[in-house]
Amino acid sequence: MAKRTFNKEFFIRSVKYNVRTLFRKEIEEATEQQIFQAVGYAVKDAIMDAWIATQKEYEKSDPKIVYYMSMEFLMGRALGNNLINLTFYDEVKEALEEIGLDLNMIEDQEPDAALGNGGLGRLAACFMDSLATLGYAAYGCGIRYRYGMFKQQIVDGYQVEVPDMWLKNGNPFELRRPEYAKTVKFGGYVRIENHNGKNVFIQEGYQSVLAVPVDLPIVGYGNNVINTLRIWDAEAVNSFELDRFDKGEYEKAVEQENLARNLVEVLYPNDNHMAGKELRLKQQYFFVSASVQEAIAKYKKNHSDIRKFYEKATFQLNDTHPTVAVAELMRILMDEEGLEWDEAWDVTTKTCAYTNHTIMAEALEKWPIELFSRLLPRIYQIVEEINRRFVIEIQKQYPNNYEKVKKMAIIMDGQVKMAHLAIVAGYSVNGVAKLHTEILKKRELKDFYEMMPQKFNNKTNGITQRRFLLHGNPLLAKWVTEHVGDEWITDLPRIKGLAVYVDDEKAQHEFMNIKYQNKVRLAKYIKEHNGIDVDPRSIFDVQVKRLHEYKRQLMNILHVMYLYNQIKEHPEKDFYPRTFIFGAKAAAGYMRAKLTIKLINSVADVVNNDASINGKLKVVFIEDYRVSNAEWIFAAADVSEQISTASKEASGTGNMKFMLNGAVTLGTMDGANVEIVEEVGEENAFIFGMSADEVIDLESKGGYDPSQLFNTDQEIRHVLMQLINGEYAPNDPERFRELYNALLIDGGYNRPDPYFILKDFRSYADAQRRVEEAYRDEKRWAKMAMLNVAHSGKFTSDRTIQEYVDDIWKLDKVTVKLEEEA
Ligand code: B1N
Repeated sequence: MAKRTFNKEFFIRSVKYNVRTLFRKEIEEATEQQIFQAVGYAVKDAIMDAWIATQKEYEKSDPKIVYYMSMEFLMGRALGNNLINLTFYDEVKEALEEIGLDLNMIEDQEPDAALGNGGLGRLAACFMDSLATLGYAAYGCGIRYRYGMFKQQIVDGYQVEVPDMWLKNGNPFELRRPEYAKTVKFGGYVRIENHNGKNVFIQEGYQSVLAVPVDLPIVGYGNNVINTLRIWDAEAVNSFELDRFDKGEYEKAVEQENLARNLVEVLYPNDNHMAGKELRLKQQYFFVSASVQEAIAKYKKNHSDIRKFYEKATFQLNDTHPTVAVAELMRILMDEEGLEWDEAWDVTTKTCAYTNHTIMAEALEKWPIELFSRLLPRIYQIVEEINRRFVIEIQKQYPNNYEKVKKMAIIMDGQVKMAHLAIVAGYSVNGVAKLHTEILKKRELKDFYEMMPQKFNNKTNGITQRRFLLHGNPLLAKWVTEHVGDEWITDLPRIKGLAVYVDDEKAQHEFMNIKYQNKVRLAKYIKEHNGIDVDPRSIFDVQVKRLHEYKRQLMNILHVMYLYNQIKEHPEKDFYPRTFIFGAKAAAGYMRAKLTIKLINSVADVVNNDASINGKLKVVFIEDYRVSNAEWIFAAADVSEQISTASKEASGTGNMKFMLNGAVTLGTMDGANVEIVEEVGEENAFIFGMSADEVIDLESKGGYDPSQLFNTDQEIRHVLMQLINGEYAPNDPERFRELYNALLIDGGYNRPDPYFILKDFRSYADAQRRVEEAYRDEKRWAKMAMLNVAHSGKFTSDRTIQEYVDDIWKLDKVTVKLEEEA
């Protein structure tokens, strides 16, 4: 991989200059935050030449562009990652040391760009990294939320949400581009005029808002390619000119100011859940309209035939959230570019492609017609017409089958069904892991699959090894490079070369020693942030992900309660010390999830302070789990908890990050776990629980009756009783009643234990017992962990992106050459 030359003197001068011009200070007087800003600007400077060169190259060679449209981009910190991908990291670290600065300290000053909830948003970020590294022309299209994912504080064991003011010190990497601003219109009504026999649609009485693009550079690894993440900010169209307004205009101006302010104020903090708020639909149309307008304007700069738009552009819809893009593209093609319906439909259905990320019913986007048509009157007309034509298609293919129409129509029962719109208008529909795609084809989207099988395909998710190994785990990265060379950085399957070392005792020793050092690093973090002492020699058993009932953090903590009971009852029994580590944010309004956090912390309080168990068991809840601390957590994990109810986790991507860092999966046959086991072998993972087919089967029978388990299994009953006898809430024995009820009486969907926690409990506990047994055998464990690293090659997002390119997007590869300054 070509390494760009790094000019140390120039860089140091640039940092010093920035401190002076930004803050009127010398380095010695600057605060840590000011130094981060100065270094950030120096790095942006170093990116600029390649960013310009990349855009020039795109203009010259005119490659097809993918617009990755997503409500979420969970980027995390940029500084370290940019340096890694510029291949300057070590050089900059050294240069800064020379002037007495510590790069790690500086990196720590940067707030995470948390413009996403969880896996879906982080996937978008990994995809941006891979697109640039592979040399494909791509724009990420999203929203510049003023407040990203909330900061989580734990107060008295409860989650408290604190606003994330990530922009308060400014963002040195962003570039505001008002010259490319677009106008987006909401509300009003549509007047139809007849111009020479042709209907012309005119939206009137609307409110408009100005969409201003803010660009962030996406640095490809060592290839001079800098792509753009374009996030839209909102501004009022007219700024106040008070004396020029009469009363009506004044009120309108105030409304427009408010609209602009509210629109991009905050990210909705729901993962796998649709809240159905009007402002959310506004956010969706806002960034989609601006992005589609921009894509068309860009195309028209050097192409005259809009009918061939799809040859140079494709829109990937990250779940249904940006699906109004379908109708917005139709609107622009017809109302502004003058195409007829059929011509516009031809372009649209060759441009848009849809990724499904979940089968959770509560996440499906359905908008009430009343709201949708009031907010987006012209868009609604177009969706109605798409629906009318599609229903005719259904009836043609399935005559006299009204059931089909009811199940498949885009508009039905007073709602607009966004997934149906995305499938009908998309040329590709993909799931995010093999099992998930099969479930889509066989069950959730069966009718659509039968009608249009050629659209359906799988793209198993992936992650970027640049952030999650090279940056997050420098010790292991270095060791891997020493053994297999450094090609794994852009060709992860090369990491398979490690397989020849798994029985080599020296290699095992080095590998386990690196894991140990990473555990020490995390233990220090935990001590600083939680005040808890954990023993790095204990098994680090980790579950970090959004808190959701289907992910079954509750099963994990119930098992901890069960182990604690065992240790108390049989103190003589040999028990290998274990540290259970949790990290999770709960959606602010998700009460059962928040109560689970309180339970974890309550169990932690009791267990961690019980001297009688000799520190055999520790429970840690890491506050504010996010991309930046995730990098450390993956590096330090021995056991990767991937324990969702089978069929519910579409893919999971944390599972892949753990594997890459040498943790062994303890999981169900769900999502991408299935493919992880396929790669590493069942003997190198701990698999338990019901299969997806068994779960779906039992669900269709209305669930099961857990009271039998409760009555026959004394140990399970003991744990459940501890939820209501004050064991972990002496002052308020009723505190966890809700969790008890969910498991035994009604947990939603009108049935007890809808996520089969108790049903899978014994099988889980047994798998945990096997984990302990395996860990006691040091060599066996080292080999298992190393084999996990060695077989992680499939799970790079570089592979995923190449599959999207080959099967869906058909992009052209681009190379960028720099005229290096002397
Ligand atoms: O998308 C990830 C998958 O790896 C996970 O399994 C999946 O749960 C996640 C509505 C979602 N699916 N759906 C969402 C997020 C926000 C929202 O408002 C739904 N997130 C996923 C990447 O494929």
